[in-house]
Amino acid sequence: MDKTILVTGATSGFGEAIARQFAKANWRVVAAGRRGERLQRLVDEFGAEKIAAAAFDLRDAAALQVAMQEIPDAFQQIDVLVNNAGLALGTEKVPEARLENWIRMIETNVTGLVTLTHLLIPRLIERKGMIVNISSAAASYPYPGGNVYGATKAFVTQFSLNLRSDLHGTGVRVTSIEPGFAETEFLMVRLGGDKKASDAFYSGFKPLSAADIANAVFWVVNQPAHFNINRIELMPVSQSSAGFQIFKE
Ligand code: NDP
Ligand code: 8X3
Repeated sequence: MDKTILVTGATSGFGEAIARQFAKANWRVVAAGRRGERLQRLVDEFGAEKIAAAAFDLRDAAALQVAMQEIPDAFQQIDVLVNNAGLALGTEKVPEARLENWIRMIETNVTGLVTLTHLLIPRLIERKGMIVNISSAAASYPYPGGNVYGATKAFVTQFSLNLRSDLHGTGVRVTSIEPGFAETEFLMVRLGGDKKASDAFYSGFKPLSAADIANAVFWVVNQPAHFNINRIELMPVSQSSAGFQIFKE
């Protein structure tokens, strides 16, 4: 296999599972995230010829640029970019929500994602490559407390569709993956590190797993070059939409 994939958010959850699945299938993987020690563990496990670590904060455009320049030569020709890193912060409704959380979500889920994408577009066009954006079911379904998080994911979905339009004729494929509830560190981060509350939420039903999402990404990437999957929405069977609410005076 002579192909390279860059996965953001590879220190945990979906990104780690995606990095592992592609490394096992003999892809070269650039694994990105802030927690360098977790990235190093992947390098140690798979070997430096399979995985290269890129430790940077997506919100820091200068650090991002340096990290991309420092990727080892053998990993520079990126065929697939998986924009997976992201987060939700807080479950409060708008009147109680903290502005700094909103700004951090926008900086990570939107600004960081477009900055990295913009930087890698020339290489992806040269390689007739692919972009897989990890959006969310929250892009399409509003829920109480979803406010800015859902809006950042609506951006990711729409940006994916618009990338397809602008990349028309280049051969670059673009897919938006839109998961429902999956058990990772996501909810613990959202709840400020409260693992007990996160465990309680996931108990009593079977959420999606990081491996489920990695399988979906592996499937879309491995379709033939003429075949674009525009978007996939996926949920645990136990999850469905509950519809509208009425407030009565
Ligand atoms: P995790 O919290 O397990 O993983 C999030 C990853 O994002 C981590 O690797 C983290 O790495 C990285 N990350 C966060 N902030 C930054 C930053 N500023 N710079 C660089 N990397 C960052 O959650 P998931 O695996 O569940 O989430 C992956 C994606 O899936 C997210 O975009 C999320 O919104 C989306 N999603 C998740 C769902 C779920 O139910 N779990 C449902 C739908 C969508 P580090 O902290 O080391 O920087
Ligand atoms: C909910 C998905 O991303 O809001 O269906 O947890 S998310």
